[in-house]
Amino acid sequence: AWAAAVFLAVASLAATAFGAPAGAAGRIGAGADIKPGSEDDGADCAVPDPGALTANAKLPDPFTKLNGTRIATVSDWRCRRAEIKKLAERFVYGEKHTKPASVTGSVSRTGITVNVTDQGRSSSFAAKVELPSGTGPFPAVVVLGGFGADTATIKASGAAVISYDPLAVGREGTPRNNKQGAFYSVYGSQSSTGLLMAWAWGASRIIDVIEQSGGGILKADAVGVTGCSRYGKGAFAVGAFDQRIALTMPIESGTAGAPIFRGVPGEGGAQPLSSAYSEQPWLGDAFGSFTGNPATLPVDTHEIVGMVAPRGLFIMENPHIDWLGAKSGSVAALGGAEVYKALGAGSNISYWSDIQDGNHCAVRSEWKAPLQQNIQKFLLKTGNAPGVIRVSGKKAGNLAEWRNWQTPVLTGS
Ligand code: MCU
Repeated sequence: AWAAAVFLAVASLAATAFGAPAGAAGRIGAGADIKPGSEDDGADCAVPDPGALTANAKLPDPFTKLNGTRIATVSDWRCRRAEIKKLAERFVYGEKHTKPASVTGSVSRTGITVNVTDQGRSSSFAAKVELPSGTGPFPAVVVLGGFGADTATIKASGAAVISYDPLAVGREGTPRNNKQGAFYSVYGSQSSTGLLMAWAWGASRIIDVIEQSGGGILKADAVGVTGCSRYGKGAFAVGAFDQRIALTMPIESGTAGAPIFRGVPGEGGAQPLSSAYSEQPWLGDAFGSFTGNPATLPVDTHEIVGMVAPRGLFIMENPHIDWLGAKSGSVAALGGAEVYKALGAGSNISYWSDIQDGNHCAVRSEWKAPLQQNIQKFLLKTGNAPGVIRVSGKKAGNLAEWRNWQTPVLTGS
């Protein structure tokens, strides 16, 4: 009850704060440049039906394809990732939908507008822009929700802040059969897609508009994303499902965010899967079949982490509040880090839960330097990735307990 009260207080505070071409991501070694791909990188891959689901208490092997064979080369990852994406859409988040037939809008020094039309239906939303000092064009961080992100440090690091209200795209407080917001105005209030994926779709449409704007103010190939708590869940989904996002930074995301689904039931005090499923329609409707038996999910969040690889990823978690499932979060990071390693990009992922202040979504001194460094490396393209995994002893998961696969040495680049 205590945790719930704190969360509600932060959430209501938040409520008032709102008024390329397709191609494989390359092997990224230390110091190599990151080239963000296209949103739907891998859409050309043939993905077989997963068939009947079988229980597996361990984390699914990110490197074993649906046909049962393991990938052998770095370039094989592209279509394996497409399989994971399909599974994640079908069983966890719901369908994202590809870029709408028409996306128009504008980028100014103070705001972005987005107008979308698809399948004969239209909707619009807007976001606020704050530029850092200097002349630009600037990289930018899309900040979901109005709290928890260290926007002062983002701007001081040289990136613009795009304040995106996800609730305009996927509203909270609606029943699953009557979802509302810009996404659902286009794809229907009965859509089985959950809010997190709707939010991800909205962020992708913001990037579409930046791409089409000609790059005079903001750079479409240097966009990051962050958000805390429910918006950390959202930031994680945004980064996983759009390969144009160069840096993904979920904060204290809790269940339905980074933490492995399989770990949540056994992690004392973590928000139960059934609670996260029913509190808001964050996850897709299909996830309802798995809240009692995550072992039958053919995918888990370490593979969602893997979907972000080799792009920049900085997962921040809070071990002081049990509800946030930081132990399961650490296992997701460690498991996903194996994908980064296999791609030769081990230093592009960071995880940090070793923090002093237990307040949910506080702006923290410990995260300032790695935040700056990640922005420099992945958005300004200078310096080195922090590549730091700093797990609090309070909530340290053990990947070895969760896997029965080993990380392959992939050939090629
Ligand atoms: C951590 O994210 C959520 C959590 O899943 C909810 O149970 C709680 O009500 O709110 C958190 C949050 O978004 O706080 C701002």
